[in-house]
Amino acid sequence: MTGSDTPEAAGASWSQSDYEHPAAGWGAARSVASFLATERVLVPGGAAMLRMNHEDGGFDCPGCAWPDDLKGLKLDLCENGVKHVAWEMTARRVDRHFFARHSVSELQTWRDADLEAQGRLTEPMVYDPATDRYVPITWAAAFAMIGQELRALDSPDQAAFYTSGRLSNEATFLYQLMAREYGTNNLPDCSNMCHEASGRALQAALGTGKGTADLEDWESADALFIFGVNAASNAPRMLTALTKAYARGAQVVHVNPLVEAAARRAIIPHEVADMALNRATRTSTLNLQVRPGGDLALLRGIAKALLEEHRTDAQAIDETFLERYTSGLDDYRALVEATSWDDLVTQSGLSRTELHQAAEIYRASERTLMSWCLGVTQHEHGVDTVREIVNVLLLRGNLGREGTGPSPVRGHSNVQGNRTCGIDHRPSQEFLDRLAAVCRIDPPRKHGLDTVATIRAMHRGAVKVFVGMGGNFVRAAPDTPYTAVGLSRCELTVHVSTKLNRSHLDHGRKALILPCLGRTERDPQRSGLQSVSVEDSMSMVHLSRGNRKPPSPHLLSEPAIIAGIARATLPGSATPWEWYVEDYDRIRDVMAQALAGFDDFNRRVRLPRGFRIEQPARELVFHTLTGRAEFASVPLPDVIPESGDVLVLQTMRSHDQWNTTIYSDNDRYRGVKNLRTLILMNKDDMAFRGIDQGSLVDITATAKDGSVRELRGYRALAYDLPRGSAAGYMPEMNVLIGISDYSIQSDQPLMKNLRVRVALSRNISSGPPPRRGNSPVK
Ligand SMILES: Nc1nc2c(c(=O)[nH]1)N[C@H]1C(S)=C(S)[C@@H](COP(=O)(O)OP(=O)(O)OC[C@H]3O[C@@H](n4cnc5c(=O)[nH]c(N)nc54)[C@H](O)[C@@H]3O)O[C@H]1N2
Ligand SMILES: Nc1nc2c(c(=O)[nH]1)N[C@H]1C(S)=C(S)[C@@H](COP(=O)(O)OP(=O)(O)OC[C@H]3O[C@@H](n4cnc5c(=O)[nH]c(N)nc54)[C@H](O)[C@@H]3O)O[C@H]1N2
Ligand SMILES: [Mo]
Repeated sequence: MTGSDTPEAAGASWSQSDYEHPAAGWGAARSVASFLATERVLVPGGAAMLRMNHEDGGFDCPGCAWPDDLKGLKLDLCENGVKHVAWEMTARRVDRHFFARHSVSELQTWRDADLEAQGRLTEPMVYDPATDRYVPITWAAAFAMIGQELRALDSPDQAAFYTSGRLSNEATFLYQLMAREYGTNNLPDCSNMCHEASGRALQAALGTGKGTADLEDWESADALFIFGVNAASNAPRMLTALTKAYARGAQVVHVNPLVEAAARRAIIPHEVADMALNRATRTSTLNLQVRPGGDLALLRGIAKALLEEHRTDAQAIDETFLERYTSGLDDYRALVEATSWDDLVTQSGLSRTELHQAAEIYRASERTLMSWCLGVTQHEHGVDTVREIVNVLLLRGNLGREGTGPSPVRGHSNVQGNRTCGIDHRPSQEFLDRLAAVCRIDPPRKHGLDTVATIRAMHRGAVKVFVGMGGNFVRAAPDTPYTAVGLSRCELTVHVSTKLNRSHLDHGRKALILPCLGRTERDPQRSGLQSVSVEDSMSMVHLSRGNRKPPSPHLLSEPAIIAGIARATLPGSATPWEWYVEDYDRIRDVMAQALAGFDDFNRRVRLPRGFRIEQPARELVFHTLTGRAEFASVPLPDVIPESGDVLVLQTMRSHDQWNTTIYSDNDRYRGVKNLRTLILMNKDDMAFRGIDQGSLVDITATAKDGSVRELRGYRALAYDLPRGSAAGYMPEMNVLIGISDYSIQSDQPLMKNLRVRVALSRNISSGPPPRRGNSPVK
């Protein structure tokens, strides 16, 4: 073990080189084999994979939220999905003996990866301050402790109930019901850091918080614009859609400061012949390396070109569609005309030729789909940028038709379902009215706290009990030390988890770790084996049934844990908590009444591919103020830092990581080995600062509130990204994000938009010389 987060401390030597191979393909296959071996799940892992994502009784991949293959039964395996399943299935265990051997203070010095590598949690544990250790506790005593603390609070708003995006629809529904029956809308979730901006923008523009496109649309579009996603690592099954698009002659435009692996070429693992012949397909027809936050300017450039052409070509925009379905075009047109090409070029970081190229691809396409992920949302102007995506789609009527529409790529496998089923700190009155009528409760009406507001409230003592339903709050959230202090000021912290993580160690005065079943595991209840449901990025809801033996006989399912907490907290509750848990069909029956779009839930969820939640905007029905799709007219934001020596730093994932879970210190597609404490920089920005390839540097971030944070001894590596921008990894770099660094549009932390200065490291020798092959990437 090592007490440092620097892999170099463990003695491994790092390297960086060009990645020459196609995405997925044999590199992925080899990586899967070695990962299964490390987790010691080679044989059972293989068998379990075959049941994954099957329409026929298998479990939904707990990895990303990309939908299943249209043919359902055809197995759409991806490297990172397999790794994620294997991570859950590991043969290793963290039991009471482990906790007896290691104090919390000692565990705090371990690397995050080493904490999770210990394996699955096996029984409920409670913090014992006398010995500074977690010790076993019975489920009954744990529930009683939570109930007692929650009942002792002056107000239900002194508690916060966090959700990470794994939680099934059924558990989600019970969880929000418990929080609201108890009396609070304090339901912070990972979405507050992820796609909050998308939800708000789409709601305002189209009257729905979700995308309208589905997988069929991906398969029939003749132009795809993909903004700000590293698909080969984070939504690998998108590669299938991209190779197919390229093969049918569609245009595939990638917009990203980095040319990521999915913007080059790929081999899809289930295309056996391609694998055998090592035959790669291209996955891009145009790559546009925007400056950070420059997407809005690019989109406006497309709009400007179209509106200019419209003077001579009536077909450049879809007048009939605009007339019939939209509102606000005149203002938007005036705004676009008033924006100069010079400003669009400067703010996008692209040449005028590139802007016209993009516009021409868009104009020539009959069916265009636009997709995006965190590169768009985790910015100050995330909401405005998503609205500009919709503006541009509307101009040519790319909505409500096959092959068209907005298509955000969600993160966690059920993060979209969490929102649908009620995890929302700003619930609508209609939602609450229906919940009140169906569940006979009196839910609070005032908005609750989101993630950032919860952390601030913990600091000032306004939130005293924190319940984390999955996730790793202290590592995922911004301003790590500040968040850790917030948690430590709580009277009680409770984490429902599958593995040990840092959030268990930065605990409140009292603290519980409650271990739960994973998605791959059998969940027997009184009426028999249970299934849960999840919703993917494209609004398809389907069943998931675990088939593995649980890692310990002492685990409870998430619905059972929620019911246990609810019963102890609300002794007089008329909600039949235990009865729901006996048979999840009963939860689905009440959800069918309480949630819009869930009619006949139990029958429809058992259809071969499940069902698609109704999307009114897809049918050109808009639940907006005007009943039409709304254009947004916002002035072009200035995304360039005032001072020339400031870089815009984005924090992203490596290929070998799942959010706060780090599988290895490699980032295969970016050619990096054995190094996470790095910052990728443009070579001219390095030269300007006198920084050589591989030198140790200090990174200083200035937050919105003027406070300064620093990371020292990171290695600067040259990378092909725009001047003025830089990139490094979450969650290590979360220490650089101030608690005040969030967007005023979405309240999302600015995880892709930190203002930093980088200089050669002070007081640190430059460490071991780099290995051979440390050539900077062009
Ligand atoms: N294997 C794996 N899969 C995952 C996850 C994981 O950690 N591992 N996480 C899941 C979750 S919760 C989520 S939300 C998704 C995240 O999926 P991604 O959005 O791919 O996540 P990041 O790694 O943060 O990568 C952000 C991308 O946006 C680009 N970018 C940064 N700034 C800008 C900008 O200003 N404009 C544009 N156009 N692009 C920009 C970056 O270069 C990078 O390619 O993946 C999900 N799937
Ligand atoms: N700087 C920076 N920070 C970021 C981001 C970024 O791009 N940059 N991205 C943000 C985004 S998009 C997201 S979504 C958040 C993610 O934030 P979280 O969702 O809070 O974090 P995860 O790393 O996904 O959570 C991992 C933990 O979940 C638990 N777990 C795994 N499976 C299960 C399960 O089935 N049930 C339960 N109960 N627990 C389980 C395990 O104990 C594991 O340790 O991070 C955000 N933080
Ligand atoms: Mo996410």
